[in-house]
Amino acid sequence: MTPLYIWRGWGVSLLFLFMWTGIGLHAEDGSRLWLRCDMPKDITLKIDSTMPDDDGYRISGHTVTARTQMGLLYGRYALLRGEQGESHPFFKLRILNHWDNLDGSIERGYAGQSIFWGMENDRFDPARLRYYAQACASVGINGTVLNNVNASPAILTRAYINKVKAIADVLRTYGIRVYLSVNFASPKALGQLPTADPLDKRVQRWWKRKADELYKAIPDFGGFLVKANSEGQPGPFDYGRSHADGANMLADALRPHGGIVMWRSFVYGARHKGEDRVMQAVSEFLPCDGQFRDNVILQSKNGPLDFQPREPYAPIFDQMKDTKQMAELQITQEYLGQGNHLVFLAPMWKEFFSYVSPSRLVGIAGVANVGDDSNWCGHHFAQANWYAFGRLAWNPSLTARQIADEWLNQTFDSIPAPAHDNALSLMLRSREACVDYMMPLGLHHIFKFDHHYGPEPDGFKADYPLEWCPVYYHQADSAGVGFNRSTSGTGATQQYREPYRSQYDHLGTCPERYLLWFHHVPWTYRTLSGRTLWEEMQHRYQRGVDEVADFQRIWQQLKPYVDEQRWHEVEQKLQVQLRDAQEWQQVCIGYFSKFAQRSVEP
Ligand code: GCV
Repeated sequence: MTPLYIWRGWGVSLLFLFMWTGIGLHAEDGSRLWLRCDMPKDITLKIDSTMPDDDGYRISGHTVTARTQMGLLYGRYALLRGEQGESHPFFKLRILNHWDNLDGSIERGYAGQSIFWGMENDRFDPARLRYYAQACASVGINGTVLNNVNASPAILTRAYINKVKAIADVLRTYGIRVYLSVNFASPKALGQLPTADPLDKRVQRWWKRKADELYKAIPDFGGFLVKANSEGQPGPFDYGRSHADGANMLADALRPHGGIVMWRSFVYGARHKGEDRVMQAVSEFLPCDGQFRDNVILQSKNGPLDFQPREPYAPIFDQMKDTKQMAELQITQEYLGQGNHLVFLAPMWKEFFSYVSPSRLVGIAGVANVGDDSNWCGHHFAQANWYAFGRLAWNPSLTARQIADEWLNQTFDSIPAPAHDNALSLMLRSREACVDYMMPLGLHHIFKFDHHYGPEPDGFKADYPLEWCPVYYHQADSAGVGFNRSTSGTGATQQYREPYRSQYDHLGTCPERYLLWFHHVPWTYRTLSGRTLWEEMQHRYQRGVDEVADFQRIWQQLKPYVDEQRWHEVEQKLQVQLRDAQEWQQVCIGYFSKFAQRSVEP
């Protein structure tokens, strides 16, 4: 064990010493994360109770000073990545959301099975769990929701609460609180009450008792995440009650213990059926603004649709002025090539923060991409997105470049400059490339049905809601392409604050990145490049494909500096990515050309 010099040792517990020893270990199966073990030999740790009241740290040389033990741990990891100076967490809530089912499968997971649930004899692997916790702690993640938002009521049974306790006991050591997704109908679904009506006293008592039971087992339990009246999940509407009625009832049960409710705004097709899908969250939640308890936080996806490669920000962040809010980002790449495409997401999340000031938010959640695959995230570079989520949750003003640079330095540490700069450039260009080869110019949701991998612009299924069909989103015809959400269309632009409301509403001022999101645009429309819309669309699909080919070239050059296994695995994935990009180009250009070539002058 590396010696540690602890100043004023009374502030540092034995438990904490144990934590130190765990840092930098690689999992037994040889899997590798960014965690490093080349710690300086003469670290000094100091507790300073005069520092701001959070888990921040100050680093000077090899001395780490913090107010709390967690601050010392975070500072220690920061020192490993070469930081100096003082740093404090921006968001208090920095939470991963695992969409893990109790049978071990993961909804939208592309890295194997759950690390929490579904193992033989129902026992998780403690070594892997500790390694996960270290990785989270190394970037300051301090909470985790252990189960899918499409929640099984069984999670609240005694047997599962015992399992949650066992997991919480491991994660606590690394400053990670556990939270659970709950099924709103649990009291009824578990056969304990005839109703789940939030205004029914029996239901309220049931949830209070359940909260007491949870906190008895897990005194630092964080609270509930709820998907209600969304995609078939039960909720307060089932009893004629509002979102506020539902969320407040749970909040009252958790309040005596200090717990919170994260209530999701991802809703469509329930109350406002038929309305433009991207408008429904605001329509449904605005009437509740100001009605939520102060331990309720509204959790909304960054865009108003569903984690597309590019969306404008969700206007609910503008509209809910008297409600605490947090943003939900998707680390797992449901719509971005899943486990196969190298897409670094920090530029996308920075784009979101350029519209929604982090100061409007009390926390940030990231839908995790972690599974039991030996490389943890399905693609070696997908780890960078887990890392980036944590780093931005700690400090949203970091640039995507800084984060990619840090991650590369720690994960592919034998790549010398200038090869390192090429790797950096590959990561930083990867998201825009994905937008180009999948859905340039504001096109959206033209994925294959249900699994969301690959293009299906002609997708239409009469048996399903229209909002699940690609043709609803691109609206291509001989007059043009795109969804008219301006005031002459659905009026979704009116949900935005100025200057975006006016900017998005007019074709001439709408940024090209959102053109077809907000407007139905003639094929012959002149874009900023001077090309017609149709030419520009073809140009961008080609540019996306060319970028991936260039990523392959860069990766070939990096071969001497990367171990054989990881180099080979990434190379294989890049081949798949190129084939996929070409498929997107061929299918989409082929499909849209049928309309563009018949185009009529407006
Ligand atoms: C967990 C999309 C995804 C679903 C996901 C849902 C949500 O519809 O495809 O898998 O369900 O969003 O965020 O609740």
